[in-house]
Amino acid sequence: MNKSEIAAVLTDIGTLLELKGENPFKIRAYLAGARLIETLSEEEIAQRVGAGTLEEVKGIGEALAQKITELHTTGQLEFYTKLKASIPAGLVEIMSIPGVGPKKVRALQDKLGIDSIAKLQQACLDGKIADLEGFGEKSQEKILEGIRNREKYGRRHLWLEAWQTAEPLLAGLRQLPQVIRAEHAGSLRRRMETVGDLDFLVATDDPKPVTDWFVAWPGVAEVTAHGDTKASVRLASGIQADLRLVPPEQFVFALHHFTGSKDHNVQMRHRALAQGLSMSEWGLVPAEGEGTAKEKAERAGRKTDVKTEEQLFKKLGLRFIPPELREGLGEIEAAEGGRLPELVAESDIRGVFHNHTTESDGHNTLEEMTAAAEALGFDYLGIADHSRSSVQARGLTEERLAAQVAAIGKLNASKKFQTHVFTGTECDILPDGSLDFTDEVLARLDYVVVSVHSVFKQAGMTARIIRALENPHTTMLGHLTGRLLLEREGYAVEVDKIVDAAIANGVIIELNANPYRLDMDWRHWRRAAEKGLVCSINPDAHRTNGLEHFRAGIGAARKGWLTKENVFNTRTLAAVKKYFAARHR
Ligand code: DGT
Ligand code: CA
Ligand code: CA
Ligand code: ZN
Repeated sequence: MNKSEIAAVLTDIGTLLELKGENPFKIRAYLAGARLIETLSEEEIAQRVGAGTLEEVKGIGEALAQKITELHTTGQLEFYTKLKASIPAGLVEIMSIPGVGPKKVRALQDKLGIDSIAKLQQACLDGKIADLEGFGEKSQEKILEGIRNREKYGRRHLWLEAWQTAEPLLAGLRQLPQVIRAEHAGSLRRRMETVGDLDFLVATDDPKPVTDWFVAWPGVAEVTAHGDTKASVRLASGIQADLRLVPPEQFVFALHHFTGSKDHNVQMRHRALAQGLSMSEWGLVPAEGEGTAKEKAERAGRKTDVKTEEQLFKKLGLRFIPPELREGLGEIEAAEGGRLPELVAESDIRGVFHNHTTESDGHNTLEEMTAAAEALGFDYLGIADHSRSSVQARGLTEERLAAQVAAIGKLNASKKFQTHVFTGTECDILPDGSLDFTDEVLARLDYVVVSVHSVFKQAGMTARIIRALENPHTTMLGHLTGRLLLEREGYAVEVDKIVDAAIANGVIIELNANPYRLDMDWRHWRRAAEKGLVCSINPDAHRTNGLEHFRAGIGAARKGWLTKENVFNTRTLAAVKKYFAARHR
């Protein structure tokens, strides 16, 4: 385990101990240990684990040293496994509701005997939570809302988590000798921001061993269907997965069909019919004549000359439509007229903006973040720690910001890394739309991201944001709606007005690549980019591996029809420097 993973386990232990009502000193020791381990370098941790000298670090006692060593060397911790098992699952689940931490869970259990979400919901509906000391009417309402959201979103999964679940399964399928081709389909392939279930498609002449392997996969919690050409399972992570097996000559038709979307499929079938063809998961056959589409396709059988999706689209007079665009939103017309965009790709990205360090609420230092950016091959890295009003995120004061700017200058001058670091801030948009730093402070930075972090339910949010865009020092707008996918809705904003104001003021809008955010939403990007809005795909990384999230942002950008030209951080280092320099004239 690396140090961030170790720190996450230590933090979790602290939370679980608090849930059990353990000694506060013990709890604090774990939480402090988590913070401490983040401040050490990976090399130092490895060296101290090897030499058994962790205890020499101030704040790490014997018990903590032993646990860190076990985690570092084995990736597991028996103490942690047992601790987790000793706590009722319902209590841990309750903590997933926003605003309900371990202290509150304990109070709920002690005073009302609540040990499940269902009981908590009932208590809220009975008005019992409002009367509880430390809760009140408002927090009762908030808990109820959290439970409702959980139900609403519980059946879907973040794209990145679905992807991480699907990848090893797909790789496993591809290794089976009976499998000729295997792909994932459905919303995962279309890179929807959330995914209902996983869809796998396999070409094989011998399906039985493949379905047998699939239902016996170690991650399977329950088998819901197990037939000759189809199997469905529920995985331990809660996600459903469908596997369909087809003969090789049918694969490309089935792949297209099960990639969807439904709307896209309906439009495609319509188009096929207009050409006298019947299109289905079985094949592309004449609409006229004897028998069902399936029977006709089986008769046509191995004679089909359509072997790839490119050829399938070509048969219908279309250019290949990337899966991300298959939402029935005009992609077929564009493919017909040769007006499909050349979509931005991962390899186009030359650097990333809007990243945090340990100066505010990040988990890695400036140097660690820069090293990680260099390892990803980035030419530049933009730092943007929080500003002073974000107290919870340890926002920087003017003095600390000045010190960070100096440190970045020194780091760049040292030429220690190939990656150039830009100075910036994620500056709070205050309730009246003014910014959290003075113009003089902002003018000293390479770039300024402005974001809303407080007072979400305010009327006039649109005007508040537009005022911030009108500040001449604003470079980019961060996470437009503040939404957290599957957790909370964004604040109410009039997107069109904000897009227009951004364009009018020469402000870039970010596509926040954090898998929970992914806003501005892809559904707005096509029109906005046509009007001239520039996008920056910003990972909003709070740790080194968060930089990789730019990949999730690429998926959303592609769904928004964005090209390389639309995306700011595909520009060269020289071009970005020039752009930032021009801001200050
Ligand atoms: P999800 O799983 O809710 O995130 O969304 P999808 O798009 O993966 O939907 P899913 O898993 O129900 O089905 C996969 C694809 O199969 C879907 O995108 C299109 C195709 N499909 C499934 N059912 C139908 C249908 O009744 N009509 C049409 N035209 N296509 C369907
Ligand atoms: Ca699906
Ligand atoms: Ca499905
Ligand atoms: Zn933020």
